[in-house]
Amino acid sequence: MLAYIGLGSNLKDPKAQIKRALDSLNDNNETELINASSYYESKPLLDIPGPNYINAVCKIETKLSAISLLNLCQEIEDNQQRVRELKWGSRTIDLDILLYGEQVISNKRLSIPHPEAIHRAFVLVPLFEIEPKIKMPLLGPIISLLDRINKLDVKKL
Ligand code: ROI
Repeated sequence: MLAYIGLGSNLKDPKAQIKRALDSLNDNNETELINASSYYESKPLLDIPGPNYINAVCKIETKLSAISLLNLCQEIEDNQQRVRELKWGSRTIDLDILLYGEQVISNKRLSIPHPEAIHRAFVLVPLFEIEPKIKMPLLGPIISLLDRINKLDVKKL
């Protein structure tokens, strides 16, 4: 299965945190990293005080079910000692499953396509970089989603 994961960090050397998470996704026997976007810098969403974020999106091929992939993402977050003081607070690393094949999933632990991410420049812009022709389940072509947001919210590094 092809899947797309959004990565974000604004603490403890964010670029290194993202690199490490990408390496972990690739080191796993059940997943292979196919491609990763450039790094993008943005202010914290909603102007919540804190350091700027670095974000990226990657494409993986995986044998894992969606829920096992979520468990893997959470393991990687735990390994990198994610600190998460507040719901909207700063974090060392955050991994969100954006898309899992063309599946639509909605249960207690998982909502795919990721319901908030798909409105965020720091997700759409890097996703567009690696997959400009992708069509999101329920939502349509990425290009029409991009038209509705402010691409200036993120800066390519
Ligand atoms: N803001 C930005 N710019 N990037 C993120 O990855 C990010 N992640 C979050 C919240 C706290 C919503 N803000 C963010 O979880």
